[in-house]
Amino acid sequence: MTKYLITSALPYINGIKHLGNLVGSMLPADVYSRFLRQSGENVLFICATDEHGTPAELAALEKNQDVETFCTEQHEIQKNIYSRFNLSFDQFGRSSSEHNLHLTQHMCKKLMENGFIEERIIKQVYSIDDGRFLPDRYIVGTCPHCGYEAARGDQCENCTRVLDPTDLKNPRSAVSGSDRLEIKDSKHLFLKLPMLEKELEKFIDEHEAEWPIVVTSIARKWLKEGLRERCITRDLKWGIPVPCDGYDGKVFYVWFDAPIEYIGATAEWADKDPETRNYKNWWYDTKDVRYVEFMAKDNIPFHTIMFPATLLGVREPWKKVDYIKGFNWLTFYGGKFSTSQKRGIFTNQALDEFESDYWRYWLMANAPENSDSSFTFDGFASMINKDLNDVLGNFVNRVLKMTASKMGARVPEKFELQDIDKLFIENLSKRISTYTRCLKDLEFRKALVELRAIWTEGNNYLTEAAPWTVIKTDKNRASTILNLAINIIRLYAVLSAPVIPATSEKMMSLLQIEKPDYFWPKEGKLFEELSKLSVGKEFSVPENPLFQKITQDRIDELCEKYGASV
Ligand code: B3M
Ligand code: ZN
Repeated sequence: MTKYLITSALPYINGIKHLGNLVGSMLPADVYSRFLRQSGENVLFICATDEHGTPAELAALEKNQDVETFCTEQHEIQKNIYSRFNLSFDQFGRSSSEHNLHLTQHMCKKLMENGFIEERIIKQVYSIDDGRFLPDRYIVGTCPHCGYEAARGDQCENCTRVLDPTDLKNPRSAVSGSDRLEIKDSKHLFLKLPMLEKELEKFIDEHEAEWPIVVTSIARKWLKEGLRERCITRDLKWGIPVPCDGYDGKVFYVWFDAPIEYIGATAEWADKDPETRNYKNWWYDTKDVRYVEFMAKDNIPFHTIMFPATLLGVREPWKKVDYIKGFNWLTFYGGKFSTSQKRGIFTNQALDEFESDYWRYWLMANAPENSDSSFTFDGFASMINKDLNDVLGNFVNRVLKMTASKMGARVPEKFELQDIDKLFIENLSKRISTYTRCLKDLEFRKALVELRAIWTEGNNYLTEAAPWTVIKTDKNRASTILNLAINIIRLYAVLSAPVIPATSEKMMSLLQIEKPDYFWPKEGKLFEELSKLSVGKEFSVPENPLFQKITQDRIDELCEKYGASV
C-alpha cells in the first residue's frame, strides 16, 4: 500500500508569518493530509522552522538575543500559532536539529566523493567593526546610476538596477553603519550543477505531464538559462559547520540545508518512538512512498533543481519528490503584505480577530492556485457571512432546533424515503464524488466550490421538503425528513473536516458522538452513511450559532487597524 509523505515549505524563523505564507504551503498541505488520513491512507506530514542564515542572525541581533535563544523562542511562537490553526503536523521540527546537521554534512561529503563539488576562492566584503563578512544585501551605499543613498549591495531599490557591492559609492555596513570595509579572499564550496544537468532534465521530463505548469515552467526556465555552479557555503557563524579542513567559521548556505531538514524532521519524529518508527522507511530506498511537496512559487527552483541535484549527486537512493503543488501570491488589497509598513494581517493577529476556521475556509476557497488572489476584509466578511453563516451554520441550527422543539432532542424515527429524499441523496452523492476527486487532484478552489454546493443542497432540501409544514398533517413524514437532515449534519462534519476541523468537531459534539469517526464516505454507499445515527439518540441544541456574522462596523474597524483604508 502506498504511504504518503507530505511536506510543507519550512517557514523562516525571523518573525511571525502572514496569511500569504500560511495559504502558500502549510494550510493546503494540512487540508490534503487530513483528507488522506480520513480516506484511510498512511500519511506523514512534516514541517519545521528554517532557522539558519543571515536574516536569523540579524533578527536576533535586533532583539539583543543570541541567535540560539532567539530561534528557540521564535520556534515556540510559530509552533503555537500553527497549532491554533489546527495544522496537523506529525512533526514540526527545527532545521537547527542534530539530525539535520549530520544529514547535511553527510550529503556534502558524498557529493565531494562523487566529484560534484569544487573549491573556489571568491572576493567577499569584510566589515572590520562588525568583525564579519557581509552578504551583498547588507552593504549599503550610494547608487552609481541614480544617486539613491540607501541602495543595497545587490540591488538599488530606487532604480531597480542590479548591483555589485563594489559598484556602490560610500559603501558601509547595513548592520553597524561602519564604513571600515575591506575586500578579502575567502574559499567556498560550489555545487557543480552543470555536471548534473542531464539527470535533472530527465527528472523534470519524467514529471512534466503530471506537475502543474507554474512548477514545470519555472524549472524549465532555470534549465534553459543553463545551470551554473552554485556556492553552497557562507562566511557566517550561525548554521551547519562545513566539515572540511580550512573551513572554520564557515557554514552551509541556508538553502542547502533547509530542504534536507525534511529528512531531518522525519528523523526527529522517529526519535519519539524508535521501536516502531524509522525515518528511512520514508526516505531511503523506498518503493511504496508517494512524496508530495507544497510551496509558494519563489521556492520552486530550489525544490525542482537544487534539492534534487543534491539527492541525485550523493548517489544513494534517497526519495525524490513525486508531485509539487506550487502557489502564487496572496496579496493584501492587491499589494504586498508588509511588516515594516504595517500593511496586512499576520497569523497571530488573524487568530486574535476570528477563530481559525474562518481563516481556513476563506484562504482555501481563495487559494492563489492559478493566479494571485487578493485579500480584502469586505470579500472575507461577505464569504464568511454567506457560506459559513447562512448556509452551513444555518442548516445545523435550523435542523437541531426544529427537531428539538417539535419532537424532543433525540434523533427521530425514519420511515420510508420518498422520491425527493432519494433525489437529494443522489445529487449529494454526485457532488461528493466531484469534491473527492478535486481533493485527490489537489484542486483546492474547485474542491471548496463543491463543498459549498454540498452544504447548499442541504438547505435546498429543507426548503423543499418543508418539515415545518408537513408536521401539521403527517408526523411520520416530518420525522423522516429530520432524521435524514440530522444524519446529513454528521456527514457534513466528516466532509468539512479537512477544511474546518474545529467546526466539524463542534458538529460532532452537538450530535453527542463521543468518539466520532471521520472516515471518508465510500463511493455509492451514501444511503448507509445516512443511517449511522441510531434512532432515539440524544443530541444537544446549539446555544449559539456555529459562526458569527461580521458586521459593516467590524469591517471598517479592521480596515483601519490593518492599514487597508487606502
Ligand atoms: N524558508 C521559505 C522562505 O523563507 C523558505 C522555505 C524553505 S523550504 C526547504 O521564503
Ligand atoms: Zn539606483
